[in-house]
Amino acid sequence: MGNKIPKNHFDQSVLDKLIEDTGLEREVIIAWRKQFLMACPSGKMNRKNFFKFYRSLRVESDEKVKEIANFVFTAFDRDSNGKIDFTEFLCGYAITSLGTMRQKLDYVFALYDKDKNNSIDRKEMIRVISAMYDLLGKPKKDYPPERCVEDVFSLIDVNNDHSLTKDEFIDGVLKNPYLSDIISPFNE
Ligand SMILES: [Ca+2]
Ligand SMILES: [Ca+2]
Ligand SMILES: [Ca+2]
Repeated sequence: MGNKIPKNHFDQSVLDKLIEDTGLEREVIIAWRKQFLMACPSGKMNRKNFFKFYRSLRVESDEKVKEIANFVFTAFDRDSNGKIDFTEFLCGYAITSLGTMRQKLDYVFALYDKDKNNSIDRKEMIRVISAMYDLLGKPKKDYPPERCVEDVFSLIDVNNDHSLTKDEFIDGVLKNPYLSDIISPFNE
């Protein structure tokens, strides 16, 4: 091998940073990395790889997870390069399952903000809420996603400009925690 660094070498500084950022134990991170690389030897997951991997981590049926996995991909892909590397995955997964409500909502915001312009409009919210209905097995007839989004906006769009900034979104859901049941796919 000479001076070449082996392909699966785990840089100590990367590992230390992950321990700091996620609060996970070293052994847990190493185990996750093994699993991640087994699912994706190149270490960079595209949407298809990610869907396969993500659904194996969820309890819901494949069909239900399918649509939401697409949005989760967008939220986890922090640098928006269309691939999820191990750091993005681990931080995303650890924070959305073990983080505080506020930390989770930061990811939820990214999940809704499709065009990444740092605000959520009604259209962006309707797409995800529809997928959330499917994930939760909630019928759309009685209370259509469009109406649900109207109600969410009238509740948390405090300056009434038809878009939600990150602060409006996070503070609004923190003030009305029951909203997270329908808004966030990262509840237990
Ligand atoms: Ca990325
Ligand atoms: Ca947006
Ligand atoms: Ca607003």
